[in-house]
Amino acid sequence: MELWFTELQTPAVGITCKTSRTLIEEHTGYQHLAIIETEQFGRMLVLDGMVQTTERDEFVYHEMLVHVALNTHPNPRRVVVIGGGDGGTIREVLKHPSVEEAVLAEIDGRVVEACRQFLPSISGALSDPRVTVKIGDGVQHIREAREEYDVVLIDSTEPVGAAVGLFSPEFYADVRKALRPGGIMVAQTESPFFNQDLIRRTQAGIRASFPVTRLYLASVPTYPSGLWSFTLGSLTHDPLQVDPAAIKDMPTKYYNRDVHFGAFQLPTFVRQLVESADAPASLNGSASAGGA
Ligand code: AG3
Repeated sequence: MELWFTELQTPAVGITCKTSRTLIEEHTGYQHLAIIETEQFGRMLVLDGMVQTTERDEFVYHEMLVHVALNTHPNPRRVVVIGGGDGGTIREVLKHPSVEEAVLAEIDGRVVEACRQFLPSISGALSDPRVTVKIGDGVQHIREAREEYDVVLIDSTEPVGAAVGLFSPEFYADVRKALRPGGIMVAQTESPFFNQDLIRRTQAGIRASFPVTRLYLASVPTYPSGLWSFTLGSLTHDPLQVDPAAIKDMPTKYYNRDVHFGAFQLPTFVRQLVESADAPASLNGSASAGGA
């Protein structure tokens, strides 16, 4: 018997993978959690029916969420990851020798436990002595932090349920206060094909708190539309002004010196989307239709 898993990425589009077994499936109290074995992508973490990460393509998202900011900051020592219970983002953070402490603030302890058990290649770094795992609300963790972090990485699920607060202007203002001088944040900001309103809102929200705000792209096969965006907010340093020679060679599979700069080169429709976020909310529709 063949078993297939489908995520409906929109009401009219789905991604479907042939599966060979289910390793864990439960309701955690926060969400429905499953880790399944797929033929094409290896093991896959699914939360509330949405693909979060897979063994085969996780490197794209995790490397791109981390290395752009950590190579833009001249000396990142304390880093916090909000969400990211699978540990992939922490693994990439620890590739930077300047990092002394990496904090994981994940609301759902069952995600961390399940990934430790079934996704060791992703979660393994969580046992590193530089890592502090805090099971609790990331919004509250950031609200209570004052000039504590050099980099804040927001490795959230879609903006539903527990993650809604991680996409608000108030949260970005709190992130700014949680950062030390020269600090940088990056948030995963979804698909420029399927989540245009969210991209406009997060652009505007991050710009309201950060003098340098830049969107960049990466290709993630298992995420909706395959084209994914990240938005970087920085108090001082501009990722495009980094000296290329200062970007060290690292053990990565997607990120490299050229991708660091190239990821900010936006296709015209994405550029227009970002520019349209300047307009007041009521004008957004016409601004994007008219080409900004
Ligand atoms: N967080 C972003 C996943 C969003 C995917 N959306 C979807 N499948 N509809 C990934 C967390 C990985 N550490």
